[in-house]
Amino acid sequence: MTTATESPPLAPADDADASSAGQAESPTPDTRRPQLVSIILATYNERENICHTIIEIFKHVCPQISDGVEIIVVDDDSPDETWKLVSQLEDPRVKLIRRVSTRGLASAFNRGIIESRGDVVGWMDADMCMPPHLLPDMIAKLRDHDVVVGSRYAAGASDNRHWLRVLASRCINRFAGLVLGFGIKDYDSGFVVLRRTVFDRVSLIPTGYGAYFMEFLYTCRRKGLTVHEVPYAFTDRTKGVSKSAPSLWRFCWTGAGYVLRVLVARLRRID
Ligand SMILES: Nc1nc2c(ncn2[C@@H]2O[C@H](COP(=O)(O)OP(=O)(O)OP(=O)(O)O)[C@@H](O)[C@H]2O)c(=O)[nH]1
Ligand SMILES: [Mg+2]
Repeated sequence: MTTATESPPLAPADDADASSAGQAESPTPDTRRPQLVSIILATYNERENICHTIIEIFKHVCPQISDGVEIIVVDDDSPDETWKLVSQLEDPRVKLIRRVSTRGLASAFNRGIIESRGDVVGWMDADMCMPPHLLPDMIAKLRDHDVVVGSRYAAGASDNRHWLRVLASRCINRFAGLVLGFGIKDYDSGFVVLRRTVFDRVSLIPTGYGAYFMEFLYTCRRKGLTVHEVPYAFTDRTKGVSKSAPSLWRFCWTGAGYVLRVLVARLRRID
């Protein structure tokens, strides 16, 4: 694997900001253009969505980036053989990591980050609930921000899932906002792009499900990095099965885990 030796440039953004989350200090502007963007997709039983997701990412992001885009798929040996579909693409821009005997969302994204080479790194779900067409705008906004988050709750956004999912998600985000602060509206978004240099300051803690993201954003802000939210319309998945809410019991269990992780994040000391 090759490694980026230098922090290459990021592209200018010329459109208006949507929501900057409680920024205390000015970010360092970076008017250079990114050379390579790495997008990480964690997958478990996503054979109905993975190819469409990959095609849409290349379609929207490639025209913007000089050297291109790499997509890193981290699949936990899906029983539906998502990994096989990805390998059959035989696209050199797509790197497949098939983890056997390991499960976990946070650890999958962390593995993707370790394998990535881009000066911009991002990750998102591979179920077409998050719109790949938003990526170019998010990447452009890295001129002015360290971390740019696709947000379901910033002004102008919408969450079009079942009302119970929306209610639970809003409650968790309101709780996280109260406990962790910094004005971030979508603390558990999981749809993000960031400058690689962020990893010089902040490491993702690779345990658990989606709650890792709240901790990650919170640590970014505590270390003085800037986080900007870009609104989008979040849709329910139309294909495949949800891993976070396959049953009411699992749904509640996941929610309890989020609450605990917010409290742990608040109490954790940082270096
Ligand atoms: N590698 C890996 N990926 C996972 C795992 N669990 C979920 N994923 C992927 O993580 C993403 C989010 O999972 P979802 O099932 O969509 O969970 P969710 O977004 O909370 O639930 P929905 O709202 O129903 O979409 C999807 O791309 C999944 O395939 C896992 O254990 N390992
Ligand atoms: Mg999803």
